[in-house]
Amino acid sequence: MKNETRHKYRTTRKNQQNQQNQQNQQNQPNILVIMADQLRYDCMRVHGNQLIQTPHLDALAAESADMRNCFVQAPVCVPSRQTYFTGRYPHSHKNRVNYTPLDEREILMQARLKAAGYDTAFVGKLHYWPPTREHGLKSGFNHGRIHDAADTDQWSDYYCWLKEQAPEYAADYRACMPTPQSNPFTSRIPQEYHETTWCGQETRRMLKERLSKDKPFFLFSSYWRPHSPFEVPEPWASMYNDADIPLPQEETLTTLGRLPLPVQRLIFREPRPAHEIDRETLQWMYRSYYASVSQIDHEVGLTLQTLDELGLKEQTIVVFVSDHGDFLGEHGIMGKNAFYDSAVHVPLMIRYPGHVKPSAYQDLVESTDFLSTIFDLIGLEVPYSNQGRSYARLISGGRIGAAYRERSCVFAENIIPEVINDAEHDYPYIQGKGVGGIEHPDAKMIRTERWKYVYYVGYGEELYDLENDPEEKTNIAGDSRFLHQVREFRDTLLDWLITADESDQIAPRWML
Ligand SMILES: [Ca+2]
Repeated sequence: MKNETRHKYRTTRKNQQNQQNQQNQQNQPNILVIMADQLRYDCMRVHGNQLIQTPHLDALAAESADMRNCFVQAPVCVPSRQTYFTGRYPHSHKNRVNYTPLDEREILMQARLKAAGYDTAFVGKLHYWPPTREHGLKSGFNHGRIHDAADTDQWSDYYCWLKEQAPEYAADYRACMPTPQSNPFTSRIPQEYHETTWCGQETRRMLKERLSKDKPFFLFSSYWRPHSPFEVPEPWASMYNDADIPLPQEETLTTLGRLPLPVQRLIFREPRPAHEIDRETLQWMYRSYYASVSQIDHEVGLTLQTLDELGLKEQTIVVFVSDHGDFLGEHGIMGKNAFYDSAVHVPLMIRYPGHVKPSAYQDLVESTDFLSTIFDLIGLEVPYSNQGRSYARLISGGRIGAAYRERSCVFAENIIPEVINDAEHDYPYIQGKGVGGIEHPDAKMIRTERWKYVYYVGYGEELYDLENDPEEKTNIAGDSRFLHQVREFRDTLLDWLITADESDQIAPRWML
């Protein structure tokens, strides 16, 4: 194509897009995305957990598209979060491990919404590197209040607020107090000065402030909980004192020795591996985790109430989601970083009154699909770089968005064991030697409704029959009866790796 024609095409496209954006801005809905950190799918009452108390999240689920089979593309914070906000797989956006900066060529959701006329703001955890408010603003937010789980002024507006409001607690961040006969993880910082309370309050303050603007808003409300360590303030700390929460099966060196070597390295990097935690302490960890979820539930309830009181419920898309789950001792692991369902299966609810049809949807969806689904719902063009599939048409009862293509499987990928720097149990990346002695630590997962397949470069495979083995305890990858499944999944993995970076092999810009 001649340069002149190409320029004319681009100019016309840009003008059309600007006109479209101006029209959309007149009636575009607000977007409130609430993210919890390390919240498992099964830790909500509405998802079948009869011990946990989550009345506000359950009520939200009843009004939402409750996506019952949403899987993240990496079982760890930064890669997973960037997938939500770019609509791209970790191997494409290149943010593969925590504490690494995002490739500057990647454009995040907030920047795209800002360009489309949205007023953009965040509260809480972003987990960018470095995790400062300024970095958040540079990424496309107009306003922000940072709290990246640190007691430093630079990384936490919460900590600055705590020192100002209650200097007597400034030294108590993450500290617990002795509580005989009760929760040993009871926070020294009382509820009114706790980080979860701060995040809820700041979210509601932002909501009220945004009302003075004549633009639609995008507000990212990001809680740093129920992430470990497990300290939690009263009255939540003692809420589950009498609960007898079922604990995972105890692991031994023999059972852990059957896991793929990269996963063993992950487990034994800890100074005190999860299988060594005594059962009473583990029970209190579970109670505290549940308490932390109930505390977030309370704050989400207050936030949704504020939205209602401000008269914004009908014109605001509300999303509740988690960046990944937590094993809580399953498979001998605390935290995340491996592909078992407790880490990759997350809650995801989307409420948009009158537009999204409330229901429990069983379709397999990925977090790559999140950006295109939201953009479809608000009538914004989905960026070409997006690798997900919008399911707006599915959840809107066929009224909104592009044609829905259901998924037969979802993918995830991760560096196993995790790269950690500047800690006592350090696993740095060493060129030529990999991570923790694992030369090629990048592993890939495929999950269908029935099966889970994981490929570790040089360290074998895992295959689980989720129908007969939902806890993923028996690896049948080496069983000759399942050879055809293993072959099929290897092919699927290869197809995915070849096609993921080109959502359409014939790029639209070539079809002129
Ligand atoms: Ca996280």
